[in-house]
Amino acid sequence: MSAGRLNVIGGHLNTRGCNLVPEKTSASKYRYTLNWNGILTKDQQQFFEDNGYLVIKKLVPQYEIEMYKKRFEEICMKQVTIPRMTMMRDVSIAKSEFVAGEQAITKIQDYYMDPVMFSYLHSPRILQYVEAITGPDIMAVHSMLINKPPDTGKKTSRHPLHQDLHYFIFRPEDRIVASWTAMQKIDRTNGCLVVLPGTHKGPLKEHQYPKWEGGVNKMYHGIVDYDENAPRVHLVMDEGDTVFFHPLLIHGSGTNISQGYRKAISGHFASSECHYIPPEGTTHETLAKEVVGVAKKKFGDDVEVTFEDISSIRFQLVQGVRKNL
Ligand SMILES: O=C(O)CCC(=O)C(=O)O
Repeated sequence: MSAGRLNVIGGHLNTRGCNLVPEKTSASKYRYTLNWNGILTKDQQQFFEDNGYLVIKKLVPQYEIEMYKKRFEEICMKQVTIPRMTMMRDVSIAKSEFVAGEQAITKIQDYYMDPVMFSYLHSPRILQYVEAITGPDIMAVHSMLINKPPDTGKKTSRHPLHQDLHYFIFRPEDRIVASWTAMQKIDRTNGCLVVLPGTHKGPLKEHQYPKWEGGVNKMYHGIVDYDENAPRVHLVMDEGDTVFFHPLLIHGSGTNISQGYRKAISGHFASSECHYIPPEGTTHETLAKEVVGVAKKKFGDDVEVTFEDISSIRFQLVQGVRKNL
Protein backbone atom coordinates (compact mmCIF):
# COMPACT_ATOMS: atom_id res chain seq x y z
CA MET A 1 0.00 0.00 0.00
CA SER A 2 1.46 3.36 -0.92
CA ALA A 3 1.26 6.27 1.53
CA GLY A 4 -0.48 8.29 -1.20
CA ARG A 5 -3.51 5.99 -1.09
CA LEU A 6 -3.89 6.01 2.65
CA ASN A 7 -6.85 7.95 3.86
CA VAL A 8 -6.12 9.54 7.22
CA ILE A 9 -8.04 12.25 8.95
CA GLY A 10 -5.60 14.72 10.51
CA GLY A 11 -1.94 13.91 11.28
CA HIS A 12 0.19 12.39 8.54
CA LEU A 13 1.09 8.83 7.67
CA ASN A 14 4.57 7.66 6.84
CA THR A 15 5.25 5.08 4.16
CA ARG A 16 4.76 2.22 6.65
CA GLY A 17 1.30 3.47 7.52
CA CYS A 18 2.25 4.61 11.04
CA ASN A 19 0.96 7.90 12.37
CA LEU A 20 3.63 10.55 12.48
CA VAL A 21 3.59 13.08 15.29
CA PRO A 22 0.35 15.09 14.97
CA GLU A 23 0.62 18.72 13.92
CA LYS A 24 0.11 20.03 17.49
CA THR A 25 3.53 18.89 18.70
CA SER A 26 5.38 20.37 15.77
CA ALA A 27 5.62 24.17 15.86
CA SER A 28 2.02 24.86 14.86
CA LYS A 29 0.94 28.30 13.66
CA TYR A 30 -2.45 27.63 15.27
CA ARG A 31 -3.09 28.27 18.95
CA TYR A 32 -6.84 27.95 19.36
CA THR A 33 -7.50 24.92 17.17
CA LEU A 34 -5.86 21.50 16.98
CA ASN A 35 -7.86 20.12 14.05
CA TRP A 36 -6.30 16.68 14.51
CA ASN A 37 -9.33 15.12 12.90
CA GLY A 38 -9.11 17.44 9.88
CA ILE A 39 -12.78 18.47 10.13
CA LEU A 40 -12.04 22.17 9.71
CA THR A 41 -11.14 23.54 6.33
CA LYS A 42 -8.13 25.86 6.37
CA ASP A 43 -10.51 28.85 6.06
CA GLN A 44 -12.65 27.68 8.96
CA GLN A 45 -9.60 27.04 11.10
CA GLN A 46 -8.19 30.47 10.35
CA PHE A 47 -11.58 32.07 11.02
CA PHE A 48 -11.78 30.51 14.49
CA GLU A 49 -8.17 31.49 15.21
CA ASP A 50 -8.85 35.12 14.24
CA ASN A 51 -12.37 35.58 15.59
CA GLY A 52 -12.85 33.04 18.38
CA TYR A 53 -16.03 31.54 16.93
CA LEU A 54 -17.29 29.59 13.94
CA VAL A 55 -20.84 29.03 12.67
CA ILE A 56 -21.62 25.70 10.98
CA LYS A 57 -24.82 25.94 9.00
CA LYS A 58 -27.52 23.25 9.33
CA LEU A 59 -25.39 21.03 11.56
CA VAL A 60 -28.23 19.60 13.65
CA PRO A 61 -31.10 18.08 11.65
CA GLN A 62 -34.70 19.14 12.15
CA TYR A 63 -35.84 15.82 13.64
CA GLU A 64 -33.30 16.18 16.45
CA ILE A 65 -34.39 19.74 17.14
CA GLU A 66 -38.02 18.53 17.29
CA MET A 67 -36.96 15.86 19.77
CA TYR A 68 -35.34 18.45 22.08
CA LYS A 69 -38.36 20.75 21.79
CA LYS A 70 -40.74 17.94 22.72
CA ARG A 71 -38.58 16.89 25.64
CA PHE A 72 -38.36 20.45 26.90
CA GLU A 73 -42.16 20.65 26.87
CA GLU A 74 -42.43 17.37 28.78
CA ILE A 75 -39.95 18.62 31.39
CA CYS A 76 -41.77 21.94 31.78
CA MET A 77 -45.14 20.20 32.06
CA LYS A 78 -43.59 17.98 34.75
CA GLN A 79 -44.36 14.84 32.73
CA VAL A 80 -40.77 13.79 33.41
CA THR A 81 -38.47 14.73 36.26
CA ILE A 82 -34.74 14.88 35.63
CA PRO A 83 -32.44 14.60 38.65
CA ARG A 84 -29.92 17.39 39.33
CA MET A 85 -31.29 19.64 36.61
CA THR A 86 -31.86 23.32 37.44
CA MET A 87 -34.92 25.12 36.07
CA MET A 88 -34.72 28.90 35.96
CA ARG A 89 -37.39 31.58 35.63
CA ASP A 90 -36.91 35.03 34.20
CA VAL A 91 -36.57 37.56 37.01
CA SER A 92 -39.65 39.44 35.70
CA ILE A 93 -41.90 36.41 36.37
CA ALA A 94 -39.86 34.71 39.09
CA LYS A 95 -42.48 35.26 41.77
CA SER A 96 -45.58 35.00 39.61
CA GLU A 97 -47.95 32.11 40.27
CA PHE A 98 -49.86 32.74 37.06
CA VAL A 99 -47.25 31.62 34.57
CA ALA A 100 -46.89 27.86 34.19
CA GLY A 101 -45.41 25.19 31.92
CA GLU A 102 -43.05 26.14 29.14
CA GLN A 103 -43.77 29.82 29.58
CA ALA A 104 -42.48 29.75 33.14
CA ILE A 105 -39.06 28.30 32.34
CA THR A 106 -36.38 30.57 30.93
CA LYS A 107 -33.59 28.06 31.04
CA ILE A 108 -32.83 24.50 32.05
CA GLN A 109 -29.33 23.84 33.15
CA ASP A 110 -27.40 20.57 33.58
CA TYR A 111 -29.67 18.26 31.63
CA TYR A 112 -27.00 15.54 31.46
CA MET A 113 -29.07 13.03 33.47
CA ASP A 114 -31.75 13.02 30.78
CA PRO A 115 -30.86 10.57 27.98
CA VAL A 116 -32.87 12.53 25.38
CA MET A 117 -31.22 15.88 26.01
CA PHE A 118 -27.87 14.25 26.71
CA SER A 119 -27.80 12.97 23.13
CA TYR A 120 -27.00 16.57 22.08
CA LEU A 121 -23.77 16.49 24.13
CA HIS A 122 -22.96 13.09 22.74
CA SER A 123 -23.78 13.79 19.12
CA PRO A 124 -20.95 12.95 16.68
CA ARG A 125 -22.07 15.95 14.61
CA ILE A 126 -21.24 18.26 17.52
CA LEU A 127 -18.25 16.32 18.86
CA GLN A 128 -16.37 16.28 15.57
CA TYR A 129 -16.06 20.08 15.79
CA VAL A 130 -15.46 20.05 19.54
CA GLU A 131 -12.61 17.58 19.03
CA ALA A 132 -10.96 19.99 16.60
CA ILE A 133 -10.56 22.37 19.57
CA THR A 134 -10.22 20.11 22.62
CA GLY A 135 -8.51 17.05 21.18
CA PRO A 136 -9.92 13.52 21.46
CA ASP A 137 -10.59 13.17 25.24
CA ILE A 138 -13.69 15.21 25.87
CA MET A 139 -15.70 16.06 28.99
CA ALA A 140 -19.08 17.77 28.72
CA VAL A 141 -18.82 20.33 31.52
CA HIS A 142 -22.07 22.28 31.24
CA SER A 143 -25.39 22.08 29.40
CA MET A 144 -28.38 24.36 28.87
CA LEU A 145 -31.57 24.80 26.93
CA ILE A 146 -32.36 28.49 26.83
CA ASN A 147 -35.98 29.51 26.30
CA LYS A 148 -35.64 33.29 26.09
CA PRO A 149 -39.08 34.72 26.88
CA PRO A 150 -40.76 37.65 25.11
CA ASP A 151 -39.59 40.68 27.03
CA THR A 152 -42.08 42.16 29.48
CA GLY A 153 -40.72 45.65 28.81
CA LYS A 154 -38.14 45.50 31.60
CA LYS A 155 -35.38 44.28 29.26
CA THR A 156 -34.66 41.35 31.56
CA SER A 157 -34.57 38.97 28.59
CA ARG A 158 -31.16 40.35 27.65
CA HIS A 159 -28.05 38.41 28.55
CA PRO A 160 -25.25 40.82 29.47
CA LEU A 161 -21.92 40.67 27.67
CA HIS A 162 -19.73 38.09 29.39
CA GLN A 163 -17.01 35.49 28.96
CA ASP A 164 -17.93 31.91 29.78
CA LEU A 165 -14.50 31.28 31.29
CA HIS A 166 -15.72 33.33 34.27
CA TYR A 167 -17.75 30.23 35.23
CA PHE A 168 -14.98 27.67 34.73
CA ILE A 169 -12.09 27.14 37.12
CA PHE A 170 -9.98 24.87 34.96
CA ARG A 171 -7.41 25.50 32.29
CA PRO A 172 -6.01 25.73 29.69
CA GLU A 173 -8.83 27.85 28.29
CA ASP A 174 -7.82 27.12 24.70
CA ARG A 175 -8.95 23.51 25.17
CA ILE A 176 -12.50 24.56 26.21
CA VAL A 177 -15.28 25.29 23.73
CA ALA A 178 -19.01 26.03 23.69
CA SER A 179 -21.55 24.85 21.16
CA TRP A 180 -24.84 26.75 20.78
CA THR A 181 -27.48 25.52 18.36
CA ALA A 182 -30.42 27.60 17.18
CA MET A 183 -33.68 25.62 17.58
CA GLN A 184 -35.51 28.01 15.24
CA LYS A 185 -34.72 31.08 13.15
CA ILE A 186 -32.99 33.50 15.49
CA ASP A 187 -32.32 37.12 14.63
CA ARG A 188 -32.25 40.51 16.31
CA THR A 189 -36.03 40.47 16.83
CA ASN A 190 -36.00 37.49 19.17
CA GLY A 191 -32.62 38.17 20.76
CA CYS A 192 -29.81 36.53 18.82
CA LEU A 193 -26.31 36.04 20.14
CA VAL A 194 -23.98 38.99 19.79
CA VAL A 195 -20.23 38.42 19.73
CA LEU A 196 -17.18 40.69 19.85
CA PRO A 197 -14.85 39.01 17.34
CA GLY A 198 -11.24 38.57 18.39
CA THR A 199 -11.86 39.16 22.10
CA HIS A 200 -10.84 35.56 22.84
CA LYS A 201 -7.27 36.85 22.53
CA GLY A 202 -7.71 39.12 25.57
CA PRO A 203 -7.69 38.35 29.30
CA LEU A 204 -10.51 37.14 31.53
CA LYS A 205 -12.20 40.32 32.73
CA GLU A 206 -13.93 41.21 35.97
CA HIS A 207 -17.62 40.26 36.04
CA GLN A 208 -20.44 41.55 38.26
CA TYR A 209 -24.22 41.75 38.17
CA PRO A 210 -25.07 44.65 35.83
CA LYS A 211 -27.00 47.49 37.43
CA TRP A 212 -30.10 47.15 35.26
CA GLU A 213 -33.24 48.97 36.34
CA GLY A 214 -35.59 46.10 35.55
CA GLY A 215 -33.49 43.50 37.38
CA VAL A 216 -31.06 40.80 36.27
CA ASN A 217 -31.44 37.05 36.11
CA LYS A 218 -29.63 34.86 38.63
CA MET A 219 -26.01 34.17 37.63
CA TYR A 220 -26.22 36.50 34.60
CA HIS A 221 -22.97 38.25 35.45
CA GLY A 222 -21.66 40.81 32.97
CA ILE A 223 -18.25 42.28 32.19
CA VAL A 224 -17.66 45.41 34.22
CA ASP A 225 -15.54 47.19 31.70
CA TYR A 226 -15.29 46.55 27.97
CA ASP A 227 -14.66 48.61 24.90
CA GLU A 228 -18.09 50.02 23.95
CA ASN A 229 -16.77 50.75 20.47
CA ALA A 230 -15.43 47.26 19.76
CA PRO A 231 -17.02 45.83 16.61
CA ARG A 232 -20.01 43.54 17.28
CA VAL A 233 -21.49 40.82 15.14
CA HIS A 234 -25.12 39.75 15.56
CA LEU A 235 -25.33 36.07 14.71
CA VAL A 236 -28.46 35.56 12.66
CA MET A 237 -28.99 31.81 12.56
CA ASP A 238 -31.44 29.30 11.11
CA GLU A 239 -32.76 26.21 12.82
CA GLY A 240 -29.94 23.68 13.29
CA ASP A 241 -27.13 26.21 12.72
CA THR A 242 -24.49 25.85 15.40
CA VAL A 243 -21.87 28.26 16.63
CA PHE A 244 -18.73 27.00 18.38
CA PHE A 245 -16.88 29.58 20.45
CA HIS A 246 -13.89 30.11 22.72
CA PRO A 247 -14.60 30.67 26.46
CA LEU A 248 -12.92 34.08 26.45
CA LEU A 249 -14.99 35.38 23.53
CA ILE A 250 -17.10 38.27 24.80
CA HIS A 251 -20.73 37.57 23.94
CA GLY A 252 -24.28 38.05 25.13
CA SER A 253 -27.76 38.20 23.67
CA GLY A 254 -30.32 40.92 23.03
CA THR A 255 -33.87 41.65 24.14
CA ASN A 256 -36.55 39.37 22.75
CA ILE A 257 -39.04 41.83 21.29
CA SER A 258 -41.00 39.12 19.44
CA GLN A 259 -44.11 37.43 20.82
CA GLY A 260 -42.52 33.97 20.88
CA TYR A 261 -40.09 32.10 23.11
CA ARG A 262 -36.64 31.88 21.52
CA LYS A 263 -34.97 28.50 21.94
CA ALA A 264 -31.37 27.36 21.74
CA ILE A 265 -29.62 24.27 23.07
CA SER A 266 -26.02 24.45 24.15
CA GLY A 267 -23.13 22.58 25.72
CA HIS A 268 -19.66 23.34 26.99
CA PHE A 269 -16.83 20.92 26.49
CA ALA A 270 -13.26 20.64 27.72
CA SER A 271 -10.32 18.35 27.18
CA SER A 272 -10.23 15.85 30.03
CA GLU A 273 -6.58 16.85 30.37
CA CYS A 274 -7.58 20.28 31.69
CA HIS A 275 -6.70 20.88 35.35
CA TYR A 276 -8.36 22.83 38.15
CA ILE A 277 -7.02 26.12 39.44
CA PRO A 278 -7.87 27.34 42.96
CA PRO A 279 -10.41 30.23 42.85
CA GLU A 280 -8.78 32.07 45.77
CA GLY A 281 -7.12 35.28 44.65
CA THR A 282 -8.51 35.02 41.10
CA THR A 283 -11.43 36.69 39.33
CA HIS A 284 -13.42 33.51 40.15
CA GLU A 285 -13.45 34.16 43.89
CA THR A 286 -16.78 36.06 44.08
CA LEU A 287 -18.55 33.59 41.82
CA ALA A 288 -17.20 30.66 43.85
CA LYS A 289 -18.62 32.23 47.03
CA GLU A 290 -22.02 32.78 45.38
CA VAL A 291 -22.20 29.22 44.04
CA VAL A 292 -21.13 27.64 47.35
CA GLY A 293 -23.67 29.92 49.11
CA VAL A 294 -26.48 28.64 46.87
CA ALA A 295 -25.45 25.02 47.54
CA LYS A 296 -25.38 25.58 51.31
CA LYS A 297 -28.81 27.17 51.18
CA LYS A 298 -30.07 24.06 49.41
CA PHE A 299 -28.28 21.37 51.40
CA GLY A 300 -27.62 23.05 54.75
CA ASP A 301 -24.89 25.25 56.20
CA ASP A 302 -22.95 22.39 57.72
CA VAL A 303 -22.35 20.74 54.32
CA GLU A 304 -18.67 21.01 53.40
CA VAL A 305 -18.55 21.72 49.68
CA THR A 306 -16.20 23.57 47.36
CA PHE A 307 -16.75 25.25 43.99
CA GLU A 308 -14.63 22.49 42.47
CA ASP A 309 -16.95 19.78 43.95
CA ILE A 310 -20.03 21.56 42.61
CA SER A 311 -18.48 22.02 39.18
CA SER A 312 -17.20 18.49 38.74
CA ILE A 313 -20.35 16.67 39.82
CA ARG A 314 -21.92 17.54 36.48
CA PHE A 315 -18.95 16.67 34.28
CA GLN A 316 -19.55 13.75 31.91
CA LEU A 317 -17.10 11.95 29.68
CA VAL A 318 -18.50 12.08 26.14
CA GLN A 319 -15.53 10.84 24.15
CA GLY A 320 -12.15 9.18 24.79
CA VAL A 321 -10.55 8.79 28.18
CA ARG A 322 -11.19 10.62 31.46
CA LYS A 323 -7.92 12.08 32.77
CA ASN A 324 -7.78 15.09 35.11
CA LEU A 325 -11.25 16.62 35.14
O1 LIG B 1 -28.78 32.07 24.63
C1 LIG B 1 -28.54 33.17 25.09
O2 LIG B 1 -29.37 34.06 25.08
C2 LIG B 1 -27.20 33.50 25.67
C3 LIG B 1 -26.57 32.32 26.26
C4 LIG B 1 -25.23 32.59 26.84
O3 LIG B 1 -24.46 33.37 26.38
C5 LIG B 1 -24.85 31.89 28.04
O4 LIG B 1 -25.71 31.30 28.71
O5 LIG B 1 -23.64 31.94 28.37
